[in-house]
Amino acid sequence: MIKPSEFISELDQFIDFYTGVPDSLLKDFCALLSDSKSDHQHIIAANEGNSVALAAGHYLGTGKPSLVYMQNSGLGNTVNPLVSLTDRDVYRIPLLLLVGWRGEPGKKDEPQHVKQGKITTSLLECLGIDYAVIDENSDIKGVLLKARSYLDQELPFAIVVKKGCFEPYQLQHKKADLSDFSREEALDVILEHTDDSGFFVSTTGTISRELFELRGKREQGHNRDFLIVGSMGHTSQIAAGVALSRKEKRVYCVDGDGSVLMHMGSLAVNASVSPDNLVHFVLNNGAHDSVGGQPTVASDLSLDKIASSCGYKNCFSCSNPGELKKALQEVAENKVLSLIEVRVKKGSRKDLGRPTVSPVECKKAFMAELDRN
Ligand SMILES: Cc1ncc(C[n+]2csc(CCOP(=O)(O)OP(=O)(O)O)c2C)c(N)n1
Repeated sequence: MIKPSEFISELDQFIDFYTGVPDSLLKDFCALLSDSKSDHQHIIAANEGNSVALAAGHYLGTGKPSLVYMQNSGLGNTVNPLVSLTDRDVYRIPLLLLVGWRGEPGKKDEPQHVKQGKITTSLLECLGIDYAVIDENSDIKGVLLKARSYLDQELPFAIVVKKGCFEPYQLQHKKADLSDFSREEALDVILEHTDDSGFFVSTTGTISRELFELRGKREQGHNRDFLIVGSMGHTSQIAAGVALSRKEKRVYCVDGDGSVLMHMGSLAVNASVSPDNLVHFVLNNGAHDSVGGQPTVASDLSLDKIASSCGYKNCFSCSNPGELKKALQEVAENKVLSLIEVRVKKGSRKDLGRPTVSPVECKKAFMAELDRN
């Protein structure tokens, strides 16, 4: 296995700026970056395209290439800046991509990773980016030597990382929890105090897994929940699409802070159309909890104030069950576009399961339920 510390010290010889969005396959590498680099040497970006842009800016300022890391799910977010900014036929800005290979063909993975896994290398080929695939036994020095030969010619190079490459490394400098309230407890309060005839749209990662388990525990069935498994950052726009087209239904969007940050412009657009049947929850733990707990910048934000200045009509920030119940009572009585930020702690149950319904089954059941009453 590759030691994250050895890999980073090899990289440090020609890279002085690291940026990206965390990934579960890269979590040990990301954790060591978070622990060992200053805020200016390592930036966790809002989305992967932003990372490419930050790397481009760093190159303009220093003449030095950066490392941009991501899960292969994030490659789509990078396509525009890779082809219209850093490409050899545009500004010719070198950068080294480190891409976690979820859904590698032949390996079992979640449904949302299968297609992305299949097209990862061909997508890089299509973008004109040469790459090396590494596993736990790869000769890292050799791969980085090859990468440098590309960077020296102002060209990009990608390292595609197979599962199980890195030795475990535990994040040391975790930011303090935002409250004692757990995400699962918050979801339970939300389910208890929202309209039973309402519909939920929940974001990718642990939030949807917890919602699925809580529905089972509460014997409520799963037909009212659209559990998003990929498309990070698009949750509230999916929910807005449902809310605008089914004005008679109450729609509850359950988002994460990493997800909201990824495409934050959605808040302003939601407010501009202002579906009064939409309640937007953001379970803010200040972290990308589902992929290793790396920090987001949301712990220092007032998401209620941001939503309010975008034009959401009713906004709350809560950090305990009492405050959440009070906010839920107000949104139940007042049908206007609302946002409830719930500041929660990081972490989830070790024995948390995964939805047992396929994405297509989930979609069909949700649509049928919307039509039922
Ligand atoms: C475009 C894209 N980039 C990265 C990922 C990997 N990923 C899955 S869940 C997650 C963290 C989500 O954080 P947040 O919304 O705050 O929810 P939490 O996990 O903290 O509950 C990340 C980065 C992804 N699925 N898609």
